[in-house]
Amino acid sequence: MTKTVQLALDDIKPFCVKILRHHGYGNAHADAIADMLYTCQLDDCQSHGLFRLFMAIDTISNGKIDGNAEPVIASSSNAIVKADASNGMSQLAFEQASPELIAKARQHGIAALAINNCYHFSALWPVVEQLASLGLAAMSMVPSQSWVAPAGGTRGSLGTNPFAFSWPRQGKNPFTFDFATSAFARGEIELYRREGKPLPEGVAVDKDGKPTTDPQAAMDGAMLTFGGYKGSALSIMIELLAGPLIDDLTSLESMDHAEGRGGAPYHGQVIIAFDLAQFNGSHTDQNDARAERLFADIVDQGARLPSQRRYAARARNLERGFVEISKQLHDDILKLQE
Ligand code: NDP
Ligand code: PYC
Repeated sequence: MTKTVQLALDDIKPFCVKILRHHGYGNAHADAIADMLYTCQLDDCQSHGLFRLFMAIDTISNGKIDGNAEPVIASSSNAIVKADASNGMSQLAFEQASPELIAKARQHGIAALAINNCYHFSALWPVVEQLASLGLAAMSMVPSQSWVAPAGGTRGSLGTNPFAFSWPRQGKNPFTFDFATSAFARGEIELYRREGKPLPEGVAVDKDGKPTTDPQAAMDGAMLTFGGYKGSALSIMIELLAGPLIDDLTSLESMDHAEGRGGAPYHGQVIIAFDLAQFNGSHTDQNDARAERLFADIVDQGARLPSQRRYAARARNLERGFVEISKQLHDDILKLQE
């Protein structure tokens, strides 16, 4: 059985901030990154919780990122908000640009935030869920690096390209999903490799294009999209909407930009927010009831809504006041203090 360590919730952010500061992130970035790591770990999101401290530290240790980068938010008269992360991590740019996105969504009914020139290591659900908690529906997408073969191909052209969506519900946690368009997120494969576990079939091919369940061979070869050609097409859409549409890099270009150095991928992020009342003619109660009937029909037959596991983990961890991570992960994180 995996040995675990309990971390008190109150200790997590200061612990992360200390490590991030130690490695050269300024206060503003360290705080924003630590908030993201805490939010993910609170929900037992293992592949993008505290584990991602390594990616954040690798990014700055490789001399790639400006730990004090100041985002620049451009003003516009239309429904598009442009935030230049100025080669910093994405979190601070979102934090600073989101009030403008929210205001524009309320004004126009729909608005989009394009974050450019950012390093990105994180889950997307915290961003869309934050908007849903304010009553907006939201979606977000990012490319990553070209680790993933298109359906029918054998070499990486696409990123792991996550897509997240959140829908506000009255008096309840939002309906949220967030997943990589690859069969497995890269972070998940890294966790399998750390634990010495084989992958399920259908996740990756090795460098000769043969199916593999070996995590290292998968990382050296190519990952596969979920759902065959359907996931592949969605992944291409994400490349386009979070790349050329917003004047930023595709996963292929992000791979070139990395020049073989590790750390977080460099690219853009798109976030679209919808004001429900402006779409539904202010028939809000009637349309909330429609959505709730759908959710109830799903749950009544024994299926579960996405994020149900996460919300249950959050409630449990808040109640007991700590999260549990593997001792191995904890030991490795402690080494980051040296
Ligand atoms: P998962 O496969 O773990 O989960 C995907 C979603 O599906 C979650 O919302 C999950 O809810 C839901 N879900 C899982 N099982 C079921 C089920 N049986 N019924 C209904 N819903 C279910 O996600 P991934 O491993 O693909 O991605 C993990 C994270 O990695 C994401 O947050 C993503 O943003 C991040 N990522 C980031 C990248 C980046 O470049 N920044 C790249 C790729 C991924 P629940 O959580 O409740 O289980
Ligand atoms: O898990 O695929 C992934 C990933 C890429 C960048 C951050 N996470």
